[in-house]
Amino acid sequence: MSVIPYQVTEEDKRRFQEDGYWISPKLLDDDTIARLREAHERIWNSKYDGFGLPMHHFTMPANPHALRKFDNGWWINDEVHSVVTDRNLGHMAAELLNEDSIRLWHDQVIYKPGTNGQETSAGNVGWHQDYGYWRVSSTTNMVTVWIALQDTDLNNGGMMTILGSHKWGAVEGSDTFFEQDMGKLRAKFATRDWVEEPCILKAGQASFHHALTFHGSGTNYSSDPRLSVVAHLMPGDTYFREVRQRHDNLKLLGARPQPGMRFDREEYFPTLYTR
Ligand SMILES: O=C(O)CCC(=O)C(=O)O
Repeated sequence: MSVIPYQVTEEDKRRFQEDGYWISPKLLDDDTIARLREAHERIWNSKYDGFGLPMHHFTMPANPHALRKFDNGWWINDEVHSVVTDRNLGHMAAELLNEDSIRLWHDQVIYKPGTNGQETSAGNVGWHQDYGYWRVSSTTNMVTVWIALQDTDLNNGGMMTILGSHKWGAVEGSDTFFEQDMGKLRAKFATRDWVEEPCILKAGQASFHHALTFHGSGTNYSSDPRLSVVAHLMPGDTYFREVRQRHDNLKLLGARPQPGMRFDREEYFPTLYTR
């Protein structure tokens, strides 16, 4: 199982640099998509591959419309492991970020239940910047690869990005993934041109968004869950920047992490690609 290779073009890079996101061609074949959909099933039923433990203990939310999210699925699922550490994914990220090597920062396995037309904000992902959570990272030059495991648009709760918002820098208080009042967040952050761009993806396509690009998502009105696997990727030489905010990845540097330490322990931050 692997990601279908694609050579990022100058035009793709220009789009990414200008818009803060880029939508890839289909990167997974149908068999891989089916296996990742099964991987979801296994993960939500606490069926784990290998002998490791999950990074966090996942408990099923009480609200059936709530978003389910699992960090570092690659630790306990072979299919997720294979995709989020794939060299071809790393190559595309290296091209878009203009970096020589790419490592995995962490992954996410995300399940947004369908509401069958019901109006609820329980599955919303609030407008946020990924770097709002990643301030311990020495660089903002990071990218999120959001891979759709079904055709995805606004009807089934697809993501939206704010065009060009990666040029706004790291905005204070942008760690708002879990806030679900999109209007309130828009009022807070829309101090500049706020253009919402839907990420419309066929199954197996991915959107690549810059760590500073504002994004979020609304209700999945369909009757099926919206499934995705997400890889957050960083340059190979990223290190711990001293800052008040904490991040779980600091634990992976040892008991007493020091600013300047690189996130380069291969067993936690695997290299996807080196030029
Ligand atoms: O799945 C979503 O709707 C949002 C996911 C997200 O915020 C991300 O992958 O960075």
